[in-house]
Amino acid sequence: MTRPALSHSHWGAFTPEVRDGEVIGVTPLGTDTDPSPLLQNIPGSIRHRARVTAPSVRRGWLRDGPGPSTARGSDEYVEVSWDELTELLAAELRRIVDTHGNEAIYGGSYGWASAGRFHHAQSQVHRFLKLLGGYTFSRHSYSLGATGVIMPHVIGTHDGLFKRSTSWDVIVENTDLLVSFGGIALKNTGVNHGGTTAHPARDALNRFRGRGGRIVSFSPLRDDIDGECEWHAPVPGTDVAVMLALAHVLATEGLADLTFLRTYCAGYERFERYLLGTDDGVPKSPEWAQNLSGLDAGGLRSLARRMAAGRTLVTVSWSLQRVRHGEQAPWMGLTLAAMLGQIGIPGGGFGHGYGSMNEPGLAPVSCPLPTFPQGPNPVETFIPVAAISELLLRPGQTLAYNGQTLTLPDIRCVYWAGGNPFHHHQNLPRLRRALARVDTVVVHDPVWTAMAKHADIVVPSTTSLERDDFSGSRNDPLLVAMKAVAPPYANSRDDYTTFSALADRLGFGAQFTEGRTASEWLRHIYAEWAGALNFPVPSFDEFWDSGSLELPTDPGLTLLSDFRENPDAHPLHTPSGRIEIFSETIDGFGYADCGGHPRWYEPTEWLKGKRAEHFPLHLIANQPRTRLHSQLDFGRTSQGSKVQGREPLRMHPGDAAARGIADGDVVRVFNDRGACLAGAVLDEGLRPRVVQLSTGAWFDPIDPADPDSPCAHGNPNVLTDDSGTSSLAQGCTGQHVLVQIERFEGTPPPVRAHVPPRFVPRDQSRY
Ligand SMILES: Nc1nc2c(c(=O)[nH]1)N[C@H]1C(S)=C(S)[C@@H](COP(=O)(O)OP(=O)(O)OC[C@H]3O[C@@H](n4cnc5c(=O)[nH]c(N)nc54)[C@H](O)[C@@H]3O)O[C@H]1N2
Ligand SMILES: Nc1nc2c(c(=O)[nH]1)N[C@H]1C(S)=C(S)[C@@H](COP(=O)(O)OP(=O)(O)OC[C@H]3O[C@@H](n4cnc5c(=O)[nH]c(N)nc54)[C@H](O)[C@@H]3O)O[C@H]1N2
Ligand SMILES: [Mo]
Repeated sequence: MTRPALSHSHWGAFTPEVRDGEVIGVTPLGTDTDPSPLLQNIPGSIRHRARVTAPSVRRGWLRDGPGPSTARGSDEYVEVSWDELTELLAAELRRIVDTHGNEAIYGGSYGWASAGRFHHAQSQVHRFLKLLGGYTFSRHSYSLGATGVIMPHVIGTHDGLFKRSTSWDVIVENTDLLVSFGGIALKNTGVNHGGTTAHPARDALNRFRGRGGRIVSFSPLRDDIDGECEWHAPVPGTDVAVMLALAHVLATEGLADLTFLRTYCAGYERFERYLLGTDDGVPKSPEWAQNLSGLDAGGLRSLARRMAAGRTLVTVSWSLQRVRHGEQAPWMGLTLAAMLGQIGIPGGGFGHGYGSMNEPGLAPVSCPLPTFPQGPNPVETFIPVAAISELLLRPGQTLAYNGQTLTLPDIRCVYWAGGNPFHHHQNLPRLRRALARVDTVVVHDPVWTAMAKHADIVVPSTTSLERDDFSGSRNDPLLVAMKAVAPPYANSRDDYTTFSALADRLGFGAQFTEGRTASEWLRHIYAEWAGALNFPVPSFDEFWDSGSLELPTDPGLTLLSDFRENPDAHPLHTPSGRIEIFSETIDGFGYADCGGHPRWYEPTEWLKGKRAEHFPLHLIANQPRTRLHSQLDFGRTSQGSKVQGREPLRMHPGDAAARGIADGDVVRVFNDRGACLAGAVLDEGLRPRVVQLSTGAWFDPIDPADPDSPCAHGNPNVLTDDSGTSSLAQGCTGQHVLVQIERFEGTPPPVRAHVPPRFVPRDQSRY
């Protein structure tokens, strides 16, 4: 037994119990009143069979050299020494830079990696590639692809919406009616990027109810609100129509706050013409919305009146913008809140992401966080992050994005550290074809994800349990010392050590390391940070010994209260300084799929469209309750939810009965893009014709050599469409997809997702 030390993860702080280099138990931080069940995925993870044990090179790449290959995903591997890996990888990077230029390296490398300010894989890979001379990078996130572009245009910020959101305490004390589009899913508040030491959302909702507050949830899933609420289950993808209907009632019944709209907003009149149907002859009334959403018009009318009668907070989950035309839901939610005139007043107004991440509603830290410096990227070429397949498949072609026309560069090398595209990207058959086109795929990961199994060079990384680091995140008061609890597993290395050796070999070792070891960097980052603060903090050693450090926070915030108090002194960073209900800028782009004001666009994947004649069920591919993305899918909590080893798919008993499906059956989920198996779970808490299969089951092609192979395990991204939200943001649209489902007959294929690939001895690798 080693001494217990505090550690941290994106889903909470904990004390691990360690035996023989393995975590055998975890105890959540004592002060966390609602710890995440995801912590129980950690025991057994250090020495899990899925770990990458040594530097590995794909057999065909070693034999034939760099070049396009359809063998990615089905080839064998050869174990090499660290020296050989460094040699091979450095030579290949040099070749690419010399013959094709730095732009030919895609280093967007999206993904969450692990908590920790220094060993954060994204920070490491980006610093390395910048010093190499730069790389084609990515903008925005899969989380907030649409929001990240639309909200700066209409409210002048996007992350300010979350970082400085109205706090839970203010909601508990002031809000009468919480109208949430997409619910407030407590399964998601377990998580926060970079770590989180308190989970107050459940308690806040209970206290809110205790004070008499009412929750109205619009969501296809009942359990997007934990406990009592008024549940409305619209046809998925019709929330904007529902919001428009509520707005229509406000406008036509004299309930809209015209003074607020005149003082704090720009362009309401233009929007109102659309709302009332002045030009198109279609009033966006509750009756109009009933036809689209399936929700009763009378119910919407009375809800709109209730919203105007008290202190109302309108919240929109992030999931609503992870669909085609995803720009519209947050924009329209904000517009609806603006019409109520309560933005900037305690407990009223707008919120985005309550129930999406732990962060909204938590007090922001009122000082900067310690940071590992990355430096500038000499290359300016980028893609909106979810355009990865587009980038690899269409070199030289153009892509519309936020008023620009991007020309896609010719990528020769894809470099990934700290993310899993086979988790996050859509239409995996298309992604597999895209990855086959490049010369070299490099992946750093502690485990054999499907992305690692598609790589030419696989670099075994440590996990955060195997290295010293410290964490910190912007809406959590604690910096946590994350002390290594085990030595690096097998022949794995910290990404920092790997990059230091590579940089050395490439001639910029001194610039990359600045002469510091990893532990010297921890001290350096801390000291630089501490020296710039305007209040005293303990020395690094004192912090390290005590295990954590509490930072000051700004509690009791109301979103945009300063703007409300004085819009001239605190203008928004928009062209008008106001909330842009009509944006001249966006209108000027002339896009057919995103115009100057929020509006209803017919979705591509929805139950009332043509596609639904062939694929009549609406699949919600939401975040998993039992893990963070694909991370620790082999862990106890995640495995505990599987059905016959497959990812649970929830469906309404009526839809199951119509297909002869019983609870616990293996089912085949398919459409014209692909198919996967899953395990049926029957649940009345879903709107009929809606099914739910969370993301994160590791992609497990039944025939790895076939790019169109079905997945045996239940990864919904074999089914999802790889198209952007619109020409404006080109964000991820993975949340919704139409499918058909049938009972799987016969013996289902084994699940091999967590089994490493086959290896051949070095001397056989020439053949
Ligand atoms: N259909 C559909 N798809 C979606 C979504 C959806 O709603 N629907 N949601 C999207 C969203 S919001 C997101 S954020 C993405 C998430 O997508 P990702 O962030 O790519 O998913 P993760 O599974 O967190 O991938 C992190 C990877 O980093 C590795 N890792 C951990 N620590 C280290 C380290 O120290 N070093 C290295 N080198 N690697 C490390 C892990 O093993 C794992 O493979 O998925 C998106 N995909
Ligand atoms: N446990 C866990 N928590 C997580 C994560 C995780 O992987 N696991 N990932 C984290 C990350 S990176 C992110 S970005 C956030 C994402 O936060 P979100 O995107 O908000 O989370 P989701 O779970 O994908 O979706 C929330 C709910 O929206 C509902 N919904 C889907 N479509 C519609 C619709 O058309 N209309 C309405 N009204 N509701 C709809 C679904 O029922 C779904 O459960 O979650 C974070 N939290
Ligand atoms: Mo995300």
